[in-house]
Amino acid sequence: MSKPYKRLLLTGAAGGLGRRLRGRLHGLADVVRLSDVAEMGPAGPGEEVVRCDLADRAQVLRMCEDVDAVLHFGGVSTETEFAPLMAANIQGVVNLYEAVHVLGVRRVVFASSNHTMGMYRTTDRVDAGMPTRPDGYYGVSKVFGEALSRMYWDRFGIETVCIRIGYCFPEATTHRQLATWLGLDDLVQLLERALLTPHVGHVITFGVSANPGLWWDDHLASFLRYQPQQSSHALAAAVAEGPAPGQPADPALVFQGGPFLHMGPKYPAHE
Ligand code: NAI
Ligand code: 15L
Repeated sequence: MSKPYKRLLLTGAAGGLGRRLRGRLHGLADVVRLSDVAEMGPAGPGEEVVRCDLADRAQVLRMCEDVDAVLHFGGVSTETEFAPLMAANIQGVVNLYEAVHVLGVRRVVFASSNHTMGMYRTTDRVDAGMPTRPDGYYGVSKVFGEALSRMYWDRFGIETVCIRIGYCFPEATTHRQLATWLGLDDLVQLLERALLTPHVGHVITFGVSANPGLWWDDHLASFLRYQPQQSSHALAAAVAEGPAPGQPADPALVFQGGPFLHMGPKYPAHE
């Protein structure tokens, strides 16, 4: 039976999510091209492995050759100094969109982050139409990727589904992680919807499971028909008693960005 895509590119394939997604994408494409700056091991059946530094324009162009769609999970995935974010997440995403534009790739799925709106409070309900409120350089780098992909849709018709992923790890240990948790099966479903739904244009959706006490309202992306089947409810017993989100004490409990509020820019803006 023919598959929806001939060749799908997964960047960030050596990372936590990349390794968990590897093997879950074969129904979508004849060939899954795995890429990362780090070692990924040998290619298995239906796989290609391409080492690439996203900050290197020529390497990125080669990485994207003969690809039909991109799942862009590569890059720096946490708050840190600006320079590495600049290289991987800002220059890297510019290189990626230049390459897909030149090569005629029509659709990208961009792993954005909840940290694009980490300065909303845990008592706020946020939707994708509200202004971004990043909580640090990392969140700003993801806002940049969302804005760049919007420009490539408006000017050049390259479609992008931006997924503001919450917390996609097997276990949850904090109340915040229970609110923001995304199960792997739900992520796979969301990637399928992002790749198979016709005419997505440019859209921002929230990568979160059907958890109790959700912070995010995904009605603006309802046409994707993502219907989460998992819930952090099953993980709640593992979370120690402690202050629930919203109890004002620590900025990490007040703002959706959580522990990232203790990281990132440290100097007053004006000294
Ligand atoms: P990760 O840090 O485990 O994996 C990221 C991968 O990107 C790594 O293998 C790394 O080698 C690669 N990378 C970094 N700089 C690179 C460069 N210059 N060139 C090529 N590859 C480079 O992160 P994880 O958890 O797998 O997340 C994947 C994506 O999803 C990231 O973009 C992250 O920002 C996003 N995301 C993940 C969340 C989660 O809960 N895991 C939550 C929100 C967003
Ligand atoms: C992210 O964007 C990170 O990539 C991930 O490692 C987690 O820190 C997650 O956000 C979170 O907010 O918990």
